[in-house]
Amino acid sequence: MTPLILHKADFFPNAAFPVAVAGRYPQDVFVEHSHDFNELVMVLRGNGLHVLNGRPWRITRGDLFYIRAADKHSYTSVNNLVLQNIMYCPGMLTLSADWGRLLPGLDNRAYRPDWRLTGRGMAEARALITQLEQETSSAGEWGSVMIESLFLQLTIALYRHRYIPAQAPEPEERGSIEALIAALATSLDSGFDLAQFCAHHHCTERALRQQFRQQTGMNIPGYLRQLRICHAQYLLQHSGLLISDIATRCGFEDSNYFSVVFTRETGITPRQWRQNHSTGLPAGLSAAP
Ligand code: RM4
Ligand code: NI
Repeated sequence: MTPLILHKADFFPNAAFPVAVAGRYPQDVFVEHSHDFNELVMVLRGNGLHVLNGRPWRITRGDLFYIRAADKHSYTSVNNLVLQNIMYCPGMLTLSADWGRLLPGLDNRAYRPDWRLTGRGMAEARALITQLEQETSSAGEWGSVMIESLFLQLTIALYRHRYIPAQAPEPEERGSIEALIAALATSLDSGFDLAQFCAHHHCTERALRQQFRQQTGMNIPGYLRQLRICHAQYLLQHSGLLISDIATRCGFEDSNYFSVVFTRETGITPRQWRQNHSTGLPAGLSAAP
């Protein structure tokens, strides 16, 4: 199968501009591809399975990905998934700014592609994206510079409002879905107590559950299970850990039950997943020269 490469000419309304924005309301299933441009992906609603360079991520509201042109990614299952794509050509950025810090992965060093945004960050980003939409669809004087400066503001807003779960939540984030998702992400290997979370955040379980379902299209235990399965897939592929150890690290006390759930969710057993995705070497070992 020839790899699919998406071209700027097909996705940028104006090739003279360094940036283009595209809302995906919704994003459909999309085959594996790379691009001749870089891409930021902001998840606004719903959920889906995003596979980035072979690694599956269950994505939902507030997730943010920094994708480089040559990265391979696909959306293999979607459920009312709403995305905002911001596409840009690194070689066309002319303003002097520390782009390397603002755009993880730009300098091609190892980086973290996945981030989370606070609610405030999403709101600020969306306001800037609306302005970008206007500028990129008209060919006004100073268009390119205006677009690049809006893009710069956008990257700063995204940088400032990344969710750092270790921090105490800002008052406006207390009891929010963003705070909940951050808490779930740190509960992969242990139980998660929603009642305790709600008591701590002074919110009601019912309202939070309802809001979570509306915004993500999932229920809380279902999402947590998906996060655990994705983490297990990562560990199966990139570590030499025993399957029973992986089960424990993914919050399953019983490794048989883990295998049942894994197989039900992915269609194959953990062992088969490991075989199919084997990188050839257990983690920590390097190839002989
Ligand atoms: C597609 C999908 C791809 C993106 C293109 C521009 O709908 O979101 O990931 O590269 O749009
Ligand atoms: Ni893409």
